[in-house]
Parts: sequence; C-alpha cells; structure tokens
Amino acid sequence: MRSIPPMRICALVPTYDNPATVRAVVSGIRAHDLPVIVVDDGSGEAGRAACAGLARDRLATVVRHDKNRGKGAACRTGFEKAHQLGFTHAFQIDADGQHDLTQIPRFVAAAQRDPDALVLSYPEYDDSAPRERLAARRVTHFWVALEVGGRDRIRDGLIGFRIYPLEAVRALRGFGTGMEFDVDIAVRLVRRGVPPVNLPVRVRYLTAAEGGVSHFRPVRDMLRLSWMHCRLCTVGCIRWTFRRLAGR
Ligand SMILES: Nc1nc2c(ncn2[C@@H]2O[C@H](COP(=O)(O)OP(=O)(O)OP(=O)(O)O)[C@@H](O)[C@H]2O)c(=O)[nH]1
Ligand SMILES: [Mg+2]
Repeated sequence: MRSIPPMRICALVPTYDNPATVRAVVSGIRAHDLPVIVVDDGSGEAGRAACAGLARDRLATVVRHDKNRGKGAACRTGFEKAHQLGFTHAFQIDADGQHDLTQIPRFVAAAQRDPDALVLSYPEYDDSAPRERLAARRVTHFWVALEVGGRDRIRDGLIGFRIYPLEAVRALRGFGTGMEFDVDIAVRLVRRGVPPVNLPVRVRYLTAAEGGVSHFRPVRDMLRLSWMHCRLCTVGCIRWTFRRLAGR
C-alpha cells in the first residue's frame, strides 16, 4: 500500500517586475506562517533587487530565470522547487498585491479538509477593476464552462490565488507557459478528476502610485488564450467521442 506523505504547504509567488509590491506580498504571506518560494521571472534591475533582498533577509527561497519566460514557466519552476523541498501543495499567489491575503487561512483549511482538491478562488471586485479586464473574464468563463461541462466547477479560470496539489500537477505532461497557464492547468486538472473547491477572495487593482502593474497584454494574451481554448475544446470533443464509442 502506498503511504500518503504528510501535507506540507508552501506559497509560490511568481514575479515579473513587481518591485513595489513583492515584499509586502511575501511579508503578508509569512504572517500566516507559510514558507515562501519566489520565482523571479527575469525581472529588470528593480524587480531583481527586490527579490534578492527577500533572499538576503531570509523571507523567501528565491529562484531566478535569467530571461523572462512567462507566468506558466515561472510556476513550473516553482512547482519543481517546492517538490524538491518536500512540499506537497503550493499556494500560488500573484506578486502584484491584488489579492486579500487575510483569506489565506481559509484556503489552507480547505486544502487540509480535502488534500486531493484544487482549491480555486473567484474574485470579488471593487470599483478599481478595469472594465476591459472584466469583459475578457466573461469570455473566458464561457469557454471554461464549456470545457469542463458546467459553470460552477471552475468559477474563475484566470485568478492567481489557488492551492495546487503537487502530485497531480507534476503528473501533467505540459501546460501553458504564458498567461494562458492559469486556465490551462485548472481545466486539465479538473478534467483528470481533481475535485475543484471554489472560494471567494477580494481583489483590488492597485493604482500606479501604489505600485500596481499589469503585464496582461490584451492582444497577445487574448490570442494565446483563444488558441488554448481551441486546443482544449478539440481535445475535449475527441475524448468525448472516444468515450461514446467505448460505451463509457
Ligand atoms: N504577465 C506576466 N506575469 C508574470 C510573468 N512571469 C511571472 N508573472 C507573474 O504572474 C502574476 C500575474 O501577472 P499579472 O500581470 O498581474 O496578470 P493578471 O493578474 O492576469 O492581470 P491583471 O488582472 O491585469 O492584474 C504576477 O505575480 C506576475 O509578476 C510574465 O512573464 N508575464
Ligand atoms: Mg494581477
């Protein structure tokens, strides 16, 4: 019989040029007693210095990509590092300071109740959310509902505040390297039978004066997302057809 490793959760913070917010995010996580892995995804001078400061002050384990490779690639590096360090779960939290970190204990408790689950969040926005980002999200919701067969299984495909069970993640053969990563990995885990749990989290867009930055590039990222939905839907149709033919 396979022995089940004891549950160990770390936080995983991928960052690309978030010099004004990454330290506050890491400190906010540490306040909840979670060890933190930061993946510096080829940040420029200021972002790199902020991450180096976190390592120097022993606030986080910092891994750096020499060149920017995209959020998905940064998370893959972080998942591997977490596994090497003996963690079983990674709580991925964006470095842009948008998410309400006081919710961390609620999410950790949900993962402890169901260690096999993918603990997802869905955003509760205030007035700071840009309209075009809300519109892009609605398009994504439509596709994700189609891909997993229901609207409530993944209530938000894009958000960067979720707990991944590492064994299931590492069993996936490949996932998006860029901003399509968040949707791709959630859809594929749920399709493989990983049970989703959806909890709300407050999200606030910081102003530029507060250090708020977004790397979301509407045209490039929407094209990448469209291509990914196209692939996921095609694979879904093929799987469905095979299952019907096999009488399952
Ligand atoms: N966009 C982007 N983000 C990266 C990259 N590598 C790591 N990240 C991190 O991934 C997280 C999400 O990036 P955001 O630019 O906030 O993307 P988003 O949350 O989908 O977009 P907004 O709704 O505009 O905030 C942040 O912590 C980034 O620093 C990269 O190459 N590109
Ligand atoms: Mg963001």
